[in-house]
Amino acid sequence: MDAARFQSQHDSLIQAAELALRTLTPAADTRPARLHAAMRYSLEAGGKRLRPVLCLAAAQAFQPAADARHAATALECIHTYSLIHDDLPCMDNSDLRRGRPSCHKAFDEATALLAGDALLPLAFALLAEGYADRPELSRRLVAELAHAAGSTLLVGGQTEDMGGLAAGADADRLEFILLGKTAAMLSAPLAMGALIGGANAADVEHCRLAGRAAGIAFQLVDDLLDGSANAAQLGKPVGADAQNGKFTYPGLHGIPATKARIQALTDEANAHLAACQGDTSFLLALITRMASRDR
Ligand code: GRG
Repeated sequence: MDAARFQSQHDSLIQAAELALRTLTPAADTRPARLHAAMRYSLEAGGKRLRPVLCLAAAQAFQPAADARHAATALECIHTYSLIHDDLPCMDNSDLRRGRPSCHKAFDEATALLAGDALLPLAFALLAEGYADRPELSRRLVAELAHAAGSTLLVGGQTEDMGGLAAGADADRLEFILLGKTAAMLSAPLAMGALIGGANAADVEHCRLAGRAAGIAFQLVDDLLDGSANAAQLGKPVGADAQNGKFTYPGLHGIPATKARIQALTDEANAHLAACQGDTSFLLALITRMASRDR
């Protein structure tokens, strides 16, 4: 896919994701207004919208019989909740997120905690209500997202990550963290999009595995950027990993091995996408670009 076509498709998917976020989540002045203002503050703070874009694009790759926007919004709600909670003093203690003060800095700790809490059930309400006329699809989307965001993946990965380097530098623990903390929430959008697109079971699985490989690669790129980018470029503090004793792939295996793994994972993701029966050309281009991003 040529660069201009990719860019225009990417821009229109981001616009669709942003519009869905604004229209499908409660307005900032909904009572209690401080809570809803905090939710909207973090949802609207920008970000790459990668998870909703992957979900919308995966649905479009097949023959969608349902609207992917509710699922795309649900994914961004979970992602945003996890960022709000991750920034709290009891976790990563970060003052900056998406180029702005983190939620607990712009509001206060209790409000940030509650804003994250509220985004979590909102995600499942979107899946229950948005696909009410397709109960089996709704059930499968709920199961996908609950699994990805649950105790064995997103929350489990965060849990194992919390001790940092001090908790032990074994490669198996690092893989568990990568799969849970990052890859699960990049694999779920592709699987959910494929389900909405009506893909067959084999293609849903190809999409899930493509997302998993691309998700691990995404984290490795993130780790390399943390060591090389500047804060304005990333919208969050940099050099934080080394400073905070974070347990990372480049820290354990070195930079050349990290770059080689990013390439191998990107090839693996693209092979899964190429094996699908749908038109995965946009997803292929996006995943290839994710591996060479600079923010
Ligand atoms: C608190 C349950 C819980 C989980 C937190 C999201 C997370 C897990 C931690 C944040 C730190 C981190 C490096 C997570 C890995 C996933 C990741 C790279 C998140 C950032 O995603 P981007 O770059 O963010 O897509 P934007 O802001 O662009 O949406």
